Amino acid sequence: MFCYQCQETAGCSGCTKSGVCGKRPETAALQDLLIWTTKGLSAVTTQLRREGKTVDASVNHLITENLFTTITNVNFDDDTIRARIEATLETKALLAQLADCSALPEAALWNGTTDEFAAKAVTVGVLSTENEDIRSLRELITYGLKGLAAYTSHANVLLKENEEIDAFLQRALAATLDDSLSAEELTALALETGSYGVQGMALLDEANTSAYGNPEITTVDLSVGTRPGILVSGHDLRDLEMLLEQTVNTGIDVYTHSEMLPAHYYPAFKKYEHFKGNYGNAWWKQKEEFEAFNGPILMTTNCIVPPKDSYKNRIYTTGAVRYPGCPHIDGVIGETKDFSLLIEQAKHCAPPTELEQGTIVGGFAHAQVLALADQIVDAVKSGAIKKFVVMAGCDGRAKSRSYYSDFAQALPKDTVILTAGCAKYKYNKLNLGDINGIPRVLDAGQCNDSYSLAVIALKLKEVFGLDDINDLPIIYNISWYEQKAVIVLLALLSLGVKNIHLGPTLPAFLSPNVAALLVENFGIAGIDTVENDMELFFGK
Ligand code: SF4
Ligand code: SF3
Repeated sequence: MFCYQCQETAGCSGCTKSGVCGKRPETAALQDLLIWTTKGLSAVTTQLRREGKTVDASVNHLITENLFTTITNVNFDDDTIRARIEATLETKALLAQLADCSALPEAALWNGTTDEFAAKAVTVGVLSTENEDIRSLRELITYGLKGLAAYTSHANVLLKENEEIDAFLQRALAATLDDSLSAEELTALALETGSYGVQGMALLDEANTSAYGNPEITTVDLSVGTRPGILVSGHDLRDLEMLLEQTVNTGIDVYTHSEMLPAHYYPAFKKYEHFKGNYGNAWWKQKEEFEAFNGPILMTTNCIVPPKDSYKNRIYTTGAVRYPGCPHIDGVIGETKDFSLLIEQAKHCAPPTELEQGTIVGGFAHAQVLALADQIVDAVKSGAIKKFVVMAGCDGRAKSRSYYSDFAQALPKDTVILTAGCAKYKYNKLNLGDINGIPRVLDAGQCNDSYSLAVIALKLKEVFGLDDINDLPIIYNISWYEQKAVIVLLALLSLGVKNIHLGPTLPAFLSPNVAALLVENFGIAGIDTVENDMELFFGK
């Protein structure tokens, strides 16, 4: 196997024996083949569109769900990945009859039986592109598209579609098979991926806010109640909504975990009295925290960590998530999923063991922040707020990530952190205080709500009458782990944001030349020690 798509890749270069995430070589090979066949299908659909033919939404969904399946910590189940390859080959063969495929690459034409998958997979992985710069750009685009696919998938379950984004996503996937494209052309495509990333996040924002209202300032309880609970993790708000509906008057409380925390900020979920609070921290602490929760746990998306036997019988997956041996709750777009299995189990479970007490405050997505715009602009004009520090992204298990807690604590008291994603767990419980009533940590929501941070920056640019987004008093110090952070990064680059610091390590999939290009054109940089970075950003 060879996989280097996430920040925790072995030795900062690539997982070759098995994944640090727990992905086995057989699973990695099937994921490689799934990506390659999905690119082949995308070459066919792109040809169909070129010929003026339409592509059914179900095909768009197959493609986005395939990409979602291969995101880090989503799917560890060989059987379902194999089934997805079969479905992709079948769809591809049918559609290929409708288009002129004579000039399309091998991935568009290949067909094989299930027992041929393993042999084919070893020939189509990341390393099959020999030139390291072309490989690097192809993977940068592919990972960005995986992130984009995850976000459009969430919009799709809320019945929002955007054919233009799907058409781009498929054209870009197909372009990563095209040997005639130069490094310059692929670099331009990476930036175009970023601008579609902005559109994809806007689509999801519209889907979420039209379904559940605009997030608003909310205090979230961290303690536990005395009744049994169900814990919901991942990013899918529609799954949470269905579960909340089905647990009304059952004597069960529902808690959020990790990236589901921002669900509390939406007005629509506040009517559920049994929607209790948030339990635990970011994804990587789940082994201890799931053990202590005592009740069933629903994984709606990443990040699932291979579960310990002691609580595996309480893990349920849904959507693109799968783990061998854990029951999966099915349901296609528009269908109501049946969560009675979890509900029945919860009734016989002990209440959660308390991990902590207290509260956290969040809900600072764009509408809420813009409602406070006057207060914030006054604070900037009076000098009470000197700088905003965007610290969005992912958390992870690397010890070096304590940098982000230390950095947040070392920040001058006249700075405000803008955050989104599970990165926030490094500092959202530190009680960093407020500036004239404005909390010093403004949590916009999930990683996809990084869109809000861009909207806020663009609004501030307008209010202060600036021509360049980089003239705002905003520092970008982003932490990444999986591929949704890649689309967030590309989205920011496409908006013209420069001098983004990315850590705790730069992606292994950036070749020295591609990294140099990002440094030269966008001022991308890594992180140093907290002390040196304070000196760099604040001259102290
Ligand atoms: Fe390694 Fe990350 Fe790939 Fe898992 S997703 S195999 S940890 S690079
Ligand atoms: Fe976290 Fe997995 Fe990226 Fe949505 S839950 S941010 S890592």
